[in-house]
Amino acid sequence: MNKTALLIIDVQYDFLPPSGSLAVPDGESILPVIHDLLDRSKWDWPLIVASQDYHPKNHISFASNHSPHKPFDQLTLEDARGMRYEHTLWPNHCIQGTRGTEIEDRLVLDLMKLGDKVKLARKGTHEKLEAYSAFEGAAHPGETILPEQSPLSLYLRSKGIEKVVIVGLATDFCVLQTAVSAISASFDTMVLGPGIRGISPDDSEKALGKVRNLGGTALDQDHRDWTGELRRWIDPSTA
Ligand code: VGL
Ligand code: ZN
Repeated sequence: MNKTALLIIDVQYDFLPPSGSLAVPDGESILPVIHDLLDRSKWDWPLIVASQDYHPKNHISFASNHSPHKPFDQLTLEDARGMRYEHTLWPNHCIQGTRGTEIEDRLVLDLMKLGDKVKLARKGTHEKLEAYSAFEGAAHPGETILPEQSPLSLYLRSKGIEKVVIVGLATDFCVLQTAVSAISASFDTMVLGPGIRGISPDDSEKALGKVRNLGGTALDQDHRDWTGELRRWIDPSTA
């Protein structure tokens, strides 16, 4: 049995050109790759998780809530757990109830065809907590932050999942942190280069290096034979 889940990270209008408030350059070019991955005649995922950045409008990460600071400034903030750390401030994005937080329409249609194999994982829903990783879930201040005990991790394990393939946006933030969580929760982890794009090219390259250093697999963004490589990774007996 295939024990590999597909994790689709934050493919939402605010992260997509042309009009997303935090559009990832070239982000739309991952859409055909994800569409292919959801073609049931080609791939058979036992489980697919789609994450959705889903912030209240007073979210801690928005520059607009830290006037006079501007988007992309770094600022030391104290979150709801009392942790103080350097935070990147963002333009308002993925606000609950807005079009920008919606998952891209055609992807939603693809997901609907897959019915109950699909699980939605919202994150960043608490006003004073950032959650880049899909494993941080709809975190509450009192909830565990250990990836291996997170609700998503327990859910994947309960479904017999041992490996995860990660695609989506953005390579240098939510894709990277989701991969870091997946690896620390002991899932065999692949970040599929052609299915990801980042905000900064430099940081995205570093993100792939970090995934490899931690023991995960990361295919380059321009990998030619990603379908063959992915099939062999999912099922080495086909090699
Ligand atoms: C993300 C910045 C802020 C992401 C989410 O999905 O990578 N980046 N919120
Ligand atoms: Zn966000």
